[in-house]
Amino acid sequence: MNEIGRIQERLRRLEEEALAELRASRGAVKIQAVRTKYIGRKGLLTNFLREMGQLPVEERPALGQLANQLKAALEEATEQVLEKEHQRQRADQLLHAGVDISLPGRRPSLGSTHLITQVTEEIISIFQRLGFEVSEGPEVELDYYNFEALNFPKDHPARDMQDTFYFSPNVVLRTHTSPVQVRTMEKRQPPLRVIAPGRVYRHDSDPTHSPMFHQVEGFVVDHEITFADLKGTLTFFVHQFFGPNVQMRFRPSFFPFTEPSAEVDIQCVICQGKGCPVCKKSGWLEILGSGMIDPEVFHFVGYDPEVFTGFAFGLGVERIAMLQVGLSDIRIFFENNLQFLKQF
Ligand code: 2NL
Repeated sequence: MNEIGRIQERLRRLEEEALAELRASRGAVKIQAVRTKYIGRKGLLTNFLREMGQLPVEERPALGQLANQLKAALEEATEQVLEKEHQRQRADQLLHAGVDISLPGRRPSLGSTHLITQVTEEIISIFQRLGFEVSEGPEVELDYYNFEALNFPKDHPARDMQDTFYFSPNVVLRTHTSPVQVRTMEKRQPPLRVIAPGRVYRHDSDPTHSPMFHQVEGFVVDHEITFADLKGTLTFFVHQFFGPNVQMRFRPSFFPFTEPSAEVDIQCVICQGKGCPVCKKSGWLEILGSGMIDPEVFHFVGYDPEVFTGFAFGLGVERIAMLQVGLSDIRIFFENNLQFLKQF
């Protein structure tokens, strides 16, 4: 081997030694010391580079390049070893603090939509297919939108403090989503086809009443909307939601904001109409209220009842969900019991 070959050989050995020493070192101070020993200002490799002047001119470029490569490799190796050392120290600290980073991670469990959300979305999608748009509004509402504009007389029992949550004489937690519809009519002109889903609040708490529950209300206003439109729309909804063979009936009723008014019953889904405790032996279940919008409501929002007519309806989401899956206590929806929620 010639002189040059021997120098190359020596440089390579120097690198191997340096790498081995770096990897065997523990602690940042030790690691830095090894670095200094080889590539510091008076390091072995640095000295070699400095003394290259004594080599024949034609050999200098190749050997210089090799030495510089080795220097760069050692710099990089130092960084890596320091980083490893840092991680090891951090892991040690955590272990002392009682954290074992070698344990497998906890997989985050995926949630799913609440049954009430699922039923609400199913109802919404049926009405969307009939051209209804979805609208939302505030849950803290003015007495004006919750009662006054909906033609509730001043002494109506629903306005009682025993039934409605009051913030002040003029501000309540909405007791239905109808205020959304009033606000919509106030802002816009017919034709309108809107459904308003959302939370509502009433001072009521027992197996079939929760102080907070969910409603979907809807309304249509246009020229020449009739009770036939109401019947057709609600029949379509019932057949889509409960099945095409479910019997239904319209029964006269009363609401302050509709005239005439009708409640819709379906054949009991528990006993198929034979009579059971759920339908109180009648064979029928009440599922929604509806009616032709009262001309008084149109006066409040500035529509001429001689020009426009409309119908409206409202249903309780919990009640429908309870009938659909066979539940007798509404409170189960709000207990956040995962064994219950995971079934749907
Ligand atoms: C029920 C009954 C109903 C309405 C809601 C309504 C809204 C406006 C005007 C007229 Cl802006 N009516 N909504 C009409 C009839 C019945 O709900 O039993 N809900 C659970």
